[in-house]
Amino acid sequence: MFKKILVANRGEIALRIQRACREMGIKAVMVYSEADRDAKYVKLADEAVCIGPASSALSYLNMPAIISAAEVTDAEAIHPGYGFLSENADFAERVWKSGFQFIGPTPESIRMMGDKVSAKQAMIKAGVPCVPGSEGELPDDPVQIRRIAKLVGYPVIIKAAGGGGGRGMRVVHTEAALINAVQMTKAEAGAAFNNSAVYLEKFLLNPRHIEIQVLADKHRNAVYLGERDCSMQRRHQKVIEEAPAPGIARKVIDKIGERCATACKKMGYRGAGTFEFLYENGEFYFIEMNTRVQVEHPVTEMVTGVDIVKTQIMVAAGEKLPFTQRDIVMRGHAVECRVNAEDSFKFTPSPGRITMWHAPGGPGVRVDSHIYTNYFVPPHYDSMIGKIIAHGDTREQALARMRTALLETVVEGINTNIALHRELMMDAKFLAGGTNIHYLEEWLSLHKG
Ligand code: MV4
Repeated sequence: MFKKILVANRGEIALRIQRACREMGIKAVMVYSEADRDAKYVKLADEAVCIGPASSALSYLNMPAIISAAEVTDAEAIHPGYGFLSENADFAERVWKSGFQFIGPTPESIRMMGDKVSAKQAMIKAGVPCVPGSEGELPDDPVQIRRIAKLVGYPVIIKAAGGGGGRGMRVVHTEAALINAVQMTKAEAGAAFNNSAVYLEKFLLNPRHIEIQVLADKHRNAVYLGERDCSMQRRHQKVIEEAPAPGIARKVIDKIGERCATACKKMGYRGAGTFEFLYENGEFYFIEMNTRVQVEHPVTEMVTGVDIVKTQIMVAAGEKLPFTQRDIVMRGHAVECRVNAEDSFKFTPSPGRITMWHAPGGPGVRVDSHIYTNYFVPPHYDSMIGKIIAHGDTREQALARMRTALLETVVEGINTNIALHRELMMDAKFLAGGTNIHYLEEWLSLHKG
């Protein structure tokens, strides 16, 4: 096992990885920007290295600074967390070439999944069901494009191969609008991702966002850890996640989960991964694969008892997965509320000093956050300041525990979205379960518009 790992991230996930290292008896080197100098996980670190000024481009995205920090501290491996460099294949490659282990998949896997066209082709080949559409990149010939769209049926969506997470997409309702939309998307994609390739899919009107968590080792073992329902989102930012997905039969999940695990084995995938699906009318359609640990991994940890971050480290060190598929049993229900430093209903960011923080607790309540009383939320980064996770034997119990947790939570000095969460935890349609990806935006325009 590694003796020392460098954590190339900040905030709650940096603390989460530090905790996993401590539990495993591994020293954690924390890197930080000048804006994160006072973070508690930096102060309490075994070692900490400043990698640059506040600006992400000059610190958490600064590859030479991070690799140098690993060199001077004699770390053996680098954990990239989520965001920043976590899905940058070039970074993973530079980490390997500098003689360190990258805690994640190979650069080839990251590159394949980063290109949404090659990702989809890999999934088709591996037997994972995809949204019907162009098989591969759209050709240039307008006649061919129209033929493909007509075959798929309107409405269609044009997506950039280099996009993902909601960037570089355009919905097309009529043939009259098709060619112009393709050209516009190609031009934007060329500018934004340096890759003008686009593909076409049938546009699903009211899907849910269901994702499957996988873990794989270097010995072609792979397991799925059930699903998460991440449909409660606004502008492609998830707000609430839960596991399992309400109203989807276990045998239906098992079937798609098996496909995902088999795909990992076929692709030689290793590390943690997430297969993102749209779910509509009882069918799963693959859209993207994430090759990193995700923000919402705790809900899966709560229902499976598997420590995903610890397992990432074990498999990166070459160990076999310490469990097989049969060992994975889902127990109860878990829900996560992302706590953001922002106005609850206007969503304007609210960085600044937290004058009072009181964390919730009690049975089944988990708080993943790096904040504390007197912590200054820097304005330079994502507004998420932590996550409250509640587990229970049933969905009702998990939600009741979350409601209590949200009532106990005190954050003073800045605005947070906790008031939004308190309202959503009492919303009849959310309580019934199974709301789709448009629900929150519709709810906001109806109740807060
Ligand atoms: C779609 C779709 C409907 N049909 N693809 C948005 C983010 C990116 N990961 C894929 N996205 C979508 N792809 C087809 N064929 C609707 C979305 C979508 C969405 C997906 C997941 C979660 C939230 C979303 C919000 C708006 C649109």
